[in-house]
Amino acid sequence: MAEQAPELWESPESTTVVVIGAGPAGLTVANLLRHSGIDCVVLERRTREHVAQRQRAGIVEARAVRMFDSWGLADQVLGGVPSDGTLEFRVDGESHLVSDDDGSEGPPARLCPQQVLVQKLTAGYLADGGDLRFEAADISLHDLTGDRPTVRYRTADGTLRAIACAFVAGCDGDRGISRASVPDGVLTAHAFDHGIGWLTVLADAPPPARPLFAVSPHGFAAHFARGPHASRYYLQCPPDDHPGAWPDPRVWDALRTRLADPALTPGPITDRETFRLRSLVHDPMQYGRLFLVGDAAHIVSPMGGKGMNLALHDADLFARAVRDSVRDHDETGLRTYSQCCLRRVWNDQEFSHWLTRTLHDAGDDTHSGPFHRGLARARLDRLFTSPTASRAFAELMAGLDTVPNAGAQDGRGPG
Ligand code: RFL
Repeated sequence: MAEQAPELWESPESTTVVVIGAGPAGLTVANLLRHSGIDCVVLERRTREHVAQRQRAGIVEARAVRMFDSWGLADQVLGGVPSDGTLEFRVDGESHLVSDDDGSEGPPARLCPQQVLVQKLTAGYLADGGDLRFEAADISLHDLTGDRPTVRYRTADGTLRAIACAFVAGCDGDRGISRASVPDGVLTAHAFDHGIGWLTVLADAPPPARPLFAVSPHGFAAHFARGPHASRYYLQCPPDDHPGAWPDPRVWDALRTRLADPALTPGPITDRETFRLRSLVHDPMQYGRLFLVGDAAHIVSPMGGKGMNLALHDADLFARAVRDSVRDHDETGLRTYSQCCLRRVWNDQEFSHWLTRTLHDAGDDTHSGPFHRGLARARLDRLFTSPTASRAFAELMAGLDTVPNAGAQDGRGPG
């Protein structure tokens, strides 16, 4: 057998934190560390153009807006417009407005598309002199349980590089290398498949006045703004449906029927995909000096808009923990990182699961049966008529901290 040539690694560079992945989680970690004067290197396997165009979430919840505000970064990184504080639920064509403003002090949620947040976080970090390396291939993590882990990768021109660091932030999403580098048996995966499919469509079509969720016997549908001239739509579909089964006329017909809006204005469809609603939590979110942040640790069904916001919450806690460790030799934040993150993760999973069940079961009794349809309708009725129920809903939408010592309201501020 031919002998393989030994790979030639350049002698390792050194930094405090290597961040793997330049999505919302990684870029937020990088900006907060940079703001704290802590050096880090971000490695992203895709190009800057690719990362900047990935369209998914559309709302930065109030808690996350206040988190950026508390770091003095809100103006720099948040685009879009403030939410007007109302959501519309249309049930069999009848409209119900529900507030997502829980009455607490501070700026409200922002309608800020994920790609706008990513573009602004990237620009802010680079303008501040941050080290962000795109097209970093074949990343591998070494000595994660030692004092000084090393991250190896290959540059676009084929050079092999190594970076020694104190911490690795695994921010590379559900299919990244970070979580895959943890030995079997260390993390427990709690997975749930909702048994529901969604078709999601992006179109250059007028956005709704406010986020719109529609319950109908034909299945769930939703319509959200993605900037001033674009919309994202969701349509419940069979779990293994294919986007090819949804040509333009079928999409617009189904939306008009389920949104009970025969005059809905269509527009060119720019993206169309189907996926299964699923939820996943990995516990713990840490292995040695590797800390999992965002989708690398957990996936939430998109209902309720929590996935990106949880990523921002993890990033905040991780950056504070590293800052406290480096600046004050206080390891409390690092030690409790996983526990504090998971408390919010489960809280948001519960909210997302509740909303997913309610809005699907209330319309389509072929899925869960008439009994669950009755339960879901009762939950909606309570939401529309009880101020207490609507206040609890608003608090969950805003994502405000009910957990002591778990984020921007820990009384210490970011400084
Ligand atoms: P991301 O955004 O997946 O970023 C991970 C980054 O890591 C890079 N990467 C690697 N880099 C180096 N080496 C490797 N081996 C790598 N492997 C991957 C990737 O290229 C990428 O740049 O994870 P992050 O930062 O944790 O952010 C999470 C959010 O993106 C995610 O939770 C949300 O998009 C979820 N989500 C929504 N969240 C909300 O809060 N509100 C919403 O309305 C909302 N809508 C959605 C969504 C997710 C959707 N998809 C993916 C099903 C709508 C959809 C359609």
